[in-house]
Amino acid sequence: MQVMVISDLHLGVPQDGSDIFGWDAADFIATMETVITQYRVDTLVLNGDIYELYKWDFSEIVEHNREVLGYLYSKRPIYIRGNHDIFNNFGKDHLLIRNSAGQTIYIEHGHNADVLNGTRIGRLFGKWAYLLIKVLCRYEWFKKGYLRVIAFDDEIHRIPRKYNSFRYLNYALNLLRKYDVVILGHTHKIEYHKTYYLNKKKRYLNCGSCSLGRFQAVILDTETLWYETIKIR
Ligand SMILES: [Mn+2]
Repeated sequence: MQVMVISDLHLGVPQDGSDIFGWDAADFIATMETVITQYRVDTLVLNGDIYELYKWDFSEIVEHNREVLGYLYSKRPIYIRGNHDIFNNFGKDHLLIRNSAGQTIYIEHGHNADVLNGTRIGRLFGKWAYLLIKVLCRYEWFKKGYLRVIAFDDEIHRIPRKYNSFRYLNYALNLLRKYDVVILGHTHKIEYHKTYYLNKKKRYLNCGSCSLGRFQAVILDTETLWYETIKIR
């Protein structure tokens, strides 16, 4: 399988002529097509935060991004939920692929590392906290308050506000005890690391972000574990 992983498009509704995504729909689609053809991609993984649901409703986002979403869904993608997707009812928590040699590829958005560095109790806590937030966000007053607390800087469309890639690298290293390849998103920083654990080759990749007019992606051959990170603009 030739997999392409992208994340963090943060599709929303343009305000004053600009949005977080920062792409002309036709340009983005053309770029995707070029990469997909060049690398013979057969499986597209959307690794979370495709929708900016912290700021807009799902229907508003769909209405303003018909072209891009229509294109992405025509590829029959595998959808993994991100933290900005917590109000979504579709998608997976993570994706686990096992190739014919028994090697494992683990893909998740990465926000689990936000709570207590993704320890078991942290994951459980985070899961329940998100669930509680999701339920409470049915109340408009709570949603407003919550979004104010987690608010990012609107003026410059900066998501996330702070970058601390070490936290996610650490989280990925722990996962690599168990899996051969770990792919995260969430940090908006493209990364590729190779290391060894008990004589086994391990790889951590971060697919970066396709927002602010950038194009970043991870391509992985799930059989050979050959990979490439792509950064256009
Ligand atoms: Mn995220």
